[in-house]
Amino acid sequence: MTNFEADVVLPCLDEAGALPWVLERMPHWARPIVVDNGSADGSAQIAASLGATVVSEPRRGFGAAAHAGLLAATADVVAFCDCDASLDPRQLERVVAPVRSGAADLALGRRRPARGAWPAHARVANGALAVLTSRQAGVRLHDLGPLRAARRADLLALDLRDRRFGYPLEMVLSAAAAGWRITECDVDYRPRVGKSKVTGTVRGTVRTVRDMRAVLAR
Ligand SMILES: Nc1nc2c(ncn2[C@@H]2O[C@H](COP(=O)(O)OP(=O)(O)OP(=O)(O)O)[C@@H](O)[C@H]2O)c(=O)[nH]1
Ligand SMILES: [Mg+2]
Repeated sequence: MTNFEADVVLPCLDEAGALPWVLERMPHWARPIVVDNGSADGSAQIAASLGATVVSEPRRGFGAAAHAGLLAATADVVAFCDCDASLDPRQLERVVAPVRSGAADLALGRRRPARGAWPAHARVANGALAVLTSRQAGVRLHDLGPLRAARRADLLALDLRDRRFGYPLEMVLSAAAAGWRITECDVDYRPRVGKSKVTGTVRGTVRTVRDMRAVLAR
């Protein structure tokens, strides 16, 4: 059996068009775990045919998928990445390296968007949430980006509860409360492939902000 140096959790909902690009760019040291949430476009089959480990999570929700991926992971270091081709898996090393070296306990990719990659409403909402989070966490963060890495055992010990779009934020707040060293590193952010689902629409952003504010209020 190959000893992968990191497992990469990829929450997936109808990303058939993006999966080939994403999985082809996976570094050789990373094992992709695609967590399918009932995709209707054959995403699970495509991911499996491209060599990814596929986990089916019947419970809907971004957090439910992300957490199922974490539970399925076995490597010491676990990374998270979207599988809509907005983030380049070739840049995973940027978040995995500081965790593997012990320089950080949680490494967050700070998205540096290409033109047209990040709608203004999503960017503003994310920036505002990052300010609130920074205040609560006591560490200056610029983004609540989905590309990130930490040690698996540490993540499990956080005992994260959110199963919706508050999951990534709960991870940051719980990590800060536990005294983790959190670091940010720049990553490219490109226009996604396929239909926008979460923050690409105003409705999706409102829903995400609602979920995240609920976590902040806890
Ligand atoms: N398993 C699972 N994955 C999801 C769910 N919602 C979104 N995803 C995936 O989570 C990742 C992030 O979702 P996106 O739709 O890219 O959200 P976003 O980046 O905020 O906004 P857009 O890219 O504009 O849609 C993608 O890989 C999606 O396929 C869900 O309910 N379950
Ligand atoms: Mg996206």
